[in-house]
Amino acid sequence: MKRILLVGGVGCGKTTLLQRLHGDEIAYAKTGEIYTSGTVIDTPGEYLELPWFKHALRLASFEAELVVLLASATVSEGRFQPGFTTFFMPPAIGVVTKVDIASEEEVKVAGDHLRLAGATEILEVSALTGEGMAELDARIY
Ligand SMILES: Nc1nc2c(ncn2[C@@H]2O[C@H](COP(=O)(O)OP(=O)(O)O)[C@@H](O)[C@H]2O)c(=O)[nH]1
Ligand SMILES: [Mg+2]
Repeated sequence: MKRILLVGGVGCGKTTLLQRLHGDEIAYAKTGEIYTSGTVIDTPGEYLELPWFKHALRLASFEAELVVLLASATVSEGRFQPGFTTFFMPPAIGVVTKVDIASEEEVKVAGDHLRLAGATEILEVSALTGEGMAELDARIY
């Protein structure tokens, strides 16, 4: 599996996605710092939301082959500034999360936020039901 960096707002589903990718039991755990589990680098959502922490994400991206920007389909506001992917060295893809509890329209809006951030490729997943996970697994293999 490629070494990936997960980036997204607080509660968008980064840690749950990591658990799903590893086939671990899904259990809520607050992320307090950047850490690596296998080939996945997980980050706290606060690092995206607090401007002085953003550089920690950029530094972490030097260790990754692919940046995965996550946007929850249940959140209607964008969490990324336009062109945010240019901030990172490796290429970036977008993943819309929580499609199991969102409408088609909400999934589309979240995808549009990711496209505005610079992601040219968008996948739609649910870490809870497993929907879309085969496509994501194949993309980061
Ligand atoms: N329905 C649903 N809930 C999810 C999904 N992914 C995460 N969650 C829930 O969203 C909350 C925050 O998830 P978490 O992975 O900790 O978000 P993080 O802050 O981005 O790491 C938890 O209560 C998860 O159970 C999903 O695909 N579907
Ligand atoms: Mg987390």
